[in-house]
Amino acid sequence: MALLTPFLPCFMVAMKRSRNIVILTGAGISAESGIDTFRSAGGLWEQHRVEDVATPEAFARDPDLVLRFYDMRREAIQTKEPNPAHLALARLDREWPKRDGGQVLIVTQNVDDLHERGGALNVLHMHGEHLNAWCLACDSRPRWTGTLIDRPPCPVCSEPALRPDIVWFGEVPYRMDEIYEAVAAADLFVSIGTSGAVYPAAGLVRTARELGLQTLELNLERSQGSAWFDETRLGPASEIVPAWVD
Ligand code: BV8
Repeated sequence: MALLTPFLPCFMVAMKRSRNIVILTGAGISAESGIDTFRSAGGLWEQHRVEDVATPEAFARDPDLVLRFYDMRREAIQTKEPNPAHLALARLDREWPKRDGGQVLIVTQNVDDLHERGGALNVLHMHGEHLNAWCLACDSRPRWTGTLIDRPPCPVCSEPALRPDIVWFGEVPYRMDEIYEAVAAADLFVSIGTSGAVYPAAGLVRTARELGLQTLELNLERSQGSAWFDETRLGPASEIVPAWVD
C-alpha cells in the first residue's frame, strides 16, 4: 500500500485502505436523470398507493393497473440517460481493481438500467429490472422493452403469462446470499441516494457495521439510516459521487 500522508481525511484513508467496496444505490442516484424517486415530494408512491401497484395481491386484484404502471415506467426509463453519478461509479468499478486489486459491487434497489448504460460491469439488481419480464408459465426471464398490458406471448414458451420482473413488497429480494457474502468480504460500505425506508436493503448498513466495515452515506438529505453511518455527505449525487470517487 502507498504510504498514506498523515493529513488525509478519514475517508480518503478508508478508500486507500479499502480493498473491496460494496455500494448500495437507490432511486436518488437516478433522480437527476429524470427518473422519479419514490418518497420525495411528488414521487412515484404519491401518485399511487404501494398497495395498489407494487404487491402480488395488487397484481392478482387488478393486473391491468399494475401492468400499466410498469409499462409506463419501462417506457420512461428508455428515454433517460445516465448522469455523472452513474458514470463515476462505472469508472470506480472498472479502475479500482487495477488501482488496488480489490473489487467493487454495486447493489442497486433501482430497476432502471442506468448503471449498466453508464458503463458499470458489476451490478446486482436486488429488486429486479424493468427491462426483464418474468414468465409465470416457464419461469424464464426474457429481456423486455415493450409493454405487457396486451398479454404478449412469452418468447420462450408462447404462453401469455408475462409479469414485470420486479420484486414487489412481500416478495423476496434477489440474490440476498450474494449480497451478504459481498458485505462480509468488504472493507467499505457506501450508500447512495436511498431513504433507508425499505428492508432488507435498509438493514445492510447495520450488517456492515457489525462486521467492522467503514460506512459512508452520500445523499441529498439525511435518511432514516443516517445515524448508522460513520459519515454522511449531503448534496446531489451528480456532484458528491464524482467528488468522492475522483
Ligand atoms: C422482503 C419495487 C422478506 C420495484 C420495491 C424488516 C425486514 C424485512 C422486511 C421488512 C421489514 N420491515 C418491513 C418489511 C417489508 C418490506 C418493507 O421494507 N417495507 C417498508 C415500506 C417498511 N420489505 C419487503 O417487502 C421486501 N421483501 O422483506 O421479503 C425477506 C426479508 C429479508 C431477507 C429476505 C426476504 C421487498 C422490498 C422490495 C419492494 N420493492 N420496489 C419498483 O416498483 O420500483 S421498493 C422501492 O423502494 C424501490 O425498489 C426503491 O428502490 C426502494 C427504496 O426506495 P429508495 O430507492 O430509497 O427511494 P426513495 O424515494 O425512498 O428515496 C430516495 C432517496 O434519494 C431520498 O433519501 C432522497 O433524499 C434521495 N435523493 C433524491 N434526489 C437525490 C437524492 N440523493 C442524491 N441526489 C439526488 N439528486
